[in-house]
Amino acid sequence: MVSSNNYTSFTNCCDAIEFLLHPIDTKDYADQCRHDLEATGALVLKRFFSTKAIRQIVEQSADCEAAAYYARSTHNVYLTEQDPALGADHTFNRQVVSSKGLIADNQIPEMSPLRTVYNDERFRTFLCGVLGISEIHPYADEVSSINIHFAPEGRELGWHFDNSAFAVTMLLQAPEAGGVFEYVPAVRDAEAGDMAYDRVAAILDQKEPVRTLEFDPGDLVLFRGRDAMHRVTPTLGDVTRMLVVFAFNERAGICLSEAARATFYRTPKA
Ligand SMILES: O=C(O)CCC(=O)C(=O)O
Ligand SMILES: [Fe+2]
Repeated sequence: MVSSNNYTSFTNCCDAIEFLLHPIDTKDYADQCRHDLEATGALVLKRFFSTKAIRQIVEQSADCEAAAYYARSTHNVYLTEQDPALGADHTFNRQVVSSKGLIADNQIPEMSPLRTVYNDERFRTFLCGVLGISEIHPYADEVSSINIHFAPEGRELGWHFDNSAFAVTMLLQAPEAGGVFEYVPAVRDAEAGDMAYDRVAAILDQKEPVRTLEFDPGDLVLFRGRDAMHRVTPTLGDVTRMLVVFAFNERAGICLSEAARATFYRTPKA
């Protein structure tokens, strides 16, 4: 570790990850995590990141909050364009609100511990083991790989399915109340082209029970976001909910869909 500008430089992920609690190098540990993820649809690894790393990331991120882009539009749960042929009432076209803010990958400092962890081979190998995949790759665009989300009071992330098969997140700062992660695992099998219109409608109409996932700052969270429908409820109180998303793909060269970029990112006017 070296210090500069009052910040510690995390030169490898050993300084940012609590290895004693989470021996990610061992196959047994990855197998156990994989089993837990399969059993519940979501995995929470408590105190995965060191307090020191979290403190630094929160300080750096708070500086960025003013530069965040706040989504103002509505979107469907599939994060795609609407299909007028189906009609406005069709489940495919039903709109939900997302109003949270976001800092894109290309706005995150080069020296951030988030990059050290994201790029670390052992971390990536561990994720492959837990997810049962043989390859893991960053997004090919310049905005999607590491994102920091900001949800000040009243801001939320509406019901949706992710573009990528799995999501890896870490809460940086918990709100006083609200900002609850709600989900329903395995609503559909996206790989098989399943749209699950009936279940999606039932969830939107609050006719199907949903689960909540509890996690604290520094916990690593993994879930299968392309098949699990999920949302984050509006933040209550003065403290902004802050969360980092580490986004990966199983294949190289993937860019986030245009529709998702248009909804969540500051995109140049066409
Ligand atoms: O904020 C969260 O906990 C989840 C974020 C999420 O679902 C997403 O970025 O797609
Ligand atoms: Fe998501």
